[in-house]
Amino acid sequence: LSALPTLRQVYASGLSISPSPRYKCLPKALDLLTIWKGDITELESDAIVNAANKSLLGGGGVDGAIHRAAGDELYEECKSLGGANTGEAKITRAYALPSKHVIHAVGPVYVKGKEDEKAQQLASCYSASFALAVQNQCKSIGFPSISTGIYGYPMADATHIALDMTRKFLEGPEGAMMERVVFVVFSEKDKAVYEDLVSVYFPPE
Ligand code: AR6
Repeated sequence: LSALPTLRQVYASGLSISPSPRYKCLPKALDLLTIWKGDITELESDAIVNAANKSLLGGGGVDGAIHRAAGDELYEECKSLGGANTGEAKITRAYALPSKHVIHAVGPVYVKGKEDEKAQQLASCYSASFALAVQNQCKSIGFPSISTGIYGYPMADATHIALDMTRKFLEGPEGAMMERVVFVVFSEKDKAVYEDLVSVYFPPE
């Protein structure tokens, strides 16, 4: 994690930003946030979040990658969880992964015409994941872009929710314990979306 540049370092290196009328700078966020293009199974963090389904028993996408890299013991522990509803999250150990815990969050399947309900469910994935991180003393956490793959959530809309919920958490009483939050993106295109929107929620000083 220490090898990944923080938002402050990225701003200092001249990332072009659209100024934010909405939020004031949250200085500590500049030192703990990172947008990183890579494979979340390679992240060494107290917790990584998995974009799971309601069974919590694995699947394709990032879920498949996490289960493959963690090994069969993760599947065995997941069997004991009894699934989860959309918007909920459950935590396990991370076994062969370099991280310590996996937080399995169930994102919504995107359905046009139900934007508000889906947005609330996706927001709930982030708040539930942060709550579990706090309960389990996880001071660093990596998120994939939940629901934006197989579940079809529009990338920009999902990114607004991820950043907004992260801002809310970091501003709240429990945010003080968090030391690193990494948004793990899987393509240059997705990275550009995060880099474009991050300054709305986390403007520089
Ligand atoms: N590291 C980081 N991000 C990744 C990785 C990876 N190794 N692999 C994919 N992504 P998705 P969803 C990105 O489809 O939309 C599964 O079958 C990907 O580019 O993994 O929430 C589950 O079991 C995208 O931006 O999750 C569920 O049934 C993001 O991760 C269903 O898919 C999420 O894509 C969940 O769908």
